[in-house]
Amino acid sequence: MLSLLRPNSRSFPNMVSSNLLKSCFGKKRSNLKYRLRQYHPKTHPSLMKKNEITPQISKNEYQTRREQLMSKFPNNSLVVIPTDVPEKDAEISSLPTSWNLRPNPNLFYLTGLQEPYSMMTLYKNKKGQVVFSLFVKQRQNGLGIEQFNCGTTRAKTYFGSNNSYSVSKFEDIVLDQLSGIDYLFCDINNSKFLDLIQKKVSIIFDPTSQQFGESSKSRSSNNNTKPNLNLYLLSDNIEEIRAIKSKSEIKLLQRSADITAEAFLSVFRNAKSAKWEFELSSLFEYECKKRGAQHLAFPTCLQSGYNSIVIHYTQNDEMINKNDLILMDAGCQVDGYCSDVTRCYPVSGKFTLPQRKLYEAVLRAQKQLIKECIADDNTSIATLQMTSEILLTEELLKLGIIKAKSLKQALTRKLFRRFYYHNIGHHLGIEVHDVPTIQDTIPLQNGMAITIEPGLYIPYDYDIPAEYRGIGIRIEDDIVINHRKPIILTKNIPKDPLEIEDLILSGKK
Ligand SMILES: [Mn+2]
Repeated sequence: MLSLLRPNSRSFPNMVSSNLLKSCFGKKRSNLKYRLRQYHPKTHPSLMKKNEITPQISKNEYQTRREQLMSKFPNNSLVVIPTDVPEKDAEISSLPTSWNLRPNPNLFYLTGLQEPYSMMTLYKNKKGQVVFSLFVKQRQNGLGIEQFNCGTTRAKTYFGSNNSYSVSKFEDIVLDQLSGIDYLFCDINNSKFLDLIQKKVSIIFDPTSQQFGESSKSRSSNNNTKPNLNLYLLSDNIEEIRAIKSKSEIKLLQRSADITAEAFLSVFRNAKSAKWEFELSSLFEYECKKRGAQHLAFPTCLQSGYNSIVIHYTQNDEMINKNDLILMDAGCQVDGYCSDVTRCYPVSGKFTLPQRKLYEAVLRAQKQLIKECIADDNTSIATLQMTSEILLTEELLKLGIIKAKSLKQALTRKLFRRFYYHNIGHHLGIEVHDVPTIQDTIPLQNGMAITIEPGLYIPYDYDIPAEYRGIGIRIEDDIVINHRKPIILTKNIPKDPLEIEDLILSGKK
């Protein structure tokens, strides 16, 4: 955290390097007008082509996404994405200079804009034409610029909106539009916005309804003078589009996975020399960010020894013992797309026998589950969940960790639940748990990206063979679905025990 200093004239020349002066006042100065809070083809020509709004994603692709969404809705519909930024910021820090915000994922998906405070509407008029409006923070000019905000001009010229307004006009303009429309599709991450629109209209909200046939105006009016308006969740309609990744999105997911892979390899090579959990988690972050990842996808879980049986452990503050197995769940976000990987490895470079037996049990199940990731009407995350429960139950029986007369009896009694109590996987994309409201029962389709992450976590219970107590294993890869063979985006991160041992032994002491 830093606060701004105004250097006095005597110290100024010594404090600023000549390279910085050159980049501010030399030939690069002409790029200043293109500088955004994100990449632009003029300021980052090595990373972007001319027709792209964000790396890999063209202006046309963003336009197609908006058209695809609006084609689902009847005429005279309004889509609103109000971003509830300030309150969320407050949870992160009370100091505005430390805000490192990510955009609303739906807004980012539809526009490519990566600025906090931005909002948007899409209006499909009575003739079926779509009007795209962006609400952004004004661009500041001159000395003391706080951020390279997009501003209303660039909202049109660069992001292609039909209308652009200062974000301060958002409430007035949207409230004005509400009384004339039939259907409202809203990203309801902003409860204040919902309260606000209810001053103008009476909301009829039926989250289970997917039928847009009945106009709100045909419903009988309530007692007061406000018109009724049908509100639908935008998430129900946009997430099924977002769940199917385009070729460019798959390239971005692969890049994110590749950076995560290199970071994992570096962590493996340095595992032997690490004394503390945080040494390895911060090494992971450094290795991702130095390769261009803007964020971690989520806080790294670096779990040594008995910490490995804790779900979502992110303290990373314990000393590592020499025979510890480490469970590391980590990933990064590059140009808007996430990776999410888990590997387990012995810091000594050698699995103990019980660690290895448990590891191989989970690995067998994970490999089998990945084989079943095929676009097929009978396969879904829900069916993979059932398969994972069967496979892990078989393994637990073989290891003698659970006891039952038969596999069937063990499954009926759900004996696996003590050791495996999370989902087999989730969609992956702009968010690490992407399209969070989509049903797990939807069949796997060509272009979906999911994780496969079975795990076993053995508690310190007296009825369990002592050698397995306190070992937690999870193995997670990122998979793209098609009709033939699953594409494993994270295949470059070793998971066979011998390969992992070799890598660790080859590393620094
Ligand atoms: Mn995951």
